[in-house]
Amino acid sequence: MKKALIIIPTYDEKNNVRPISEALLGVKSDLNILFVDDNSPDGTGKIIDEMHTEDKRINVIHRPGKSGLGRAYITGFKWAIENGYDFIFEMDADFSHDPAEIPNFLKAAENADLVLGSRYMHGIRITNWPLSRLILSKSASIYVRLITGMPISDPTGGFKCYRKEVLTSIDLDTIDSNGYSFQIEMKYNAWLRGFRIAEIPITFVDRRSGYSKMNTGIVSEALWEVWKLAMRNSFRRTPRTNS
Ligand SMILES: Nc1nc2c(ncn2[C@@H]2O[C@H](COP(=O)(O)OP(=O)(O)OP(=O)(O)O)[C@@H](O)[C@H]2O)c(=O)[nH]1
Ligand SMILES: [Mg+2]
Repeated sequence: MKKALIIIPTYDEKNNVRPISEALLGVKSDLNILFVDDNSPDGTGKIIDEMHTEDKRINVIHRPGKSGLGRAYITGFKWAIENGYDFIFEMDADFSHDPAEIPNFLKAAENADLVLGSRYMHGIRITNWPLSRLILSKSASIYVRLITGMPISDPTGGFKCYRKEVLTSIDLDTIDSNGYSFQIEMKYNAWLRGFRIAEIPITFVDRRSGYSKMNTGIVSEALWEVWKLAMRNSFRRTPRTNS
């Protein structure tokens, strides 16, 4: 049987980790979850340790300090590959990503190597965001598409499902971006390698509890990283054959 892992990076998410795990396992009981916690000052890591004692489907990697979402995912991807997972998800802890969508991703992954949840296909589906943030995100998606040529509607989105072959084909140690640009870099890498990408519509809801870790540093990193990424690949705008 194919195994699916949901990777969730956490930093100060003490009120979310238990309910999000219950919701995920309620949707699909054979899922496994991996949290990657950066020694959250609010004690999130300790709560996940207790959850692991109660239920071995829930796992955690503790990192010594906050070093960004991208690095947390790379750590999680390596663990997923070592532990033989076939479908590997990225997901936020804060209920912006609806656990009920997981079966839709798995269905789409039957015919795709990378399934992206998109907030912007067939209209805009984002609930409770201030207009300024919506404009920033939507502009970023147009910017990325213009520079990279990637034909996807939501390049900064972070709810997605990889087949393991995508992750094993990328040298994960060369991924150098960390914030939103991490999301762009992973998609661009998969696309350039000729992997089949599918998008499914999702509704994104602003976080229920806790605080945002988004900051201007993450935004400006993304602005520059897209150019760096395109330059490193000689502004290539079409996929190579699958390697
Ligand atoms: N391990 C780890 N997790 C992080 C880090 N930064 C953010 N996260 C987690 O990554 C996920 C997404 O971060 P958010 O703060 O929700 O970022 P966002 O979705 O852009 O912002 P909001 O939804 O407005 O809060 C959440 O589960 C965070 O706890 C980090 O440096 N390390
Ligand atoms: Mg969030």
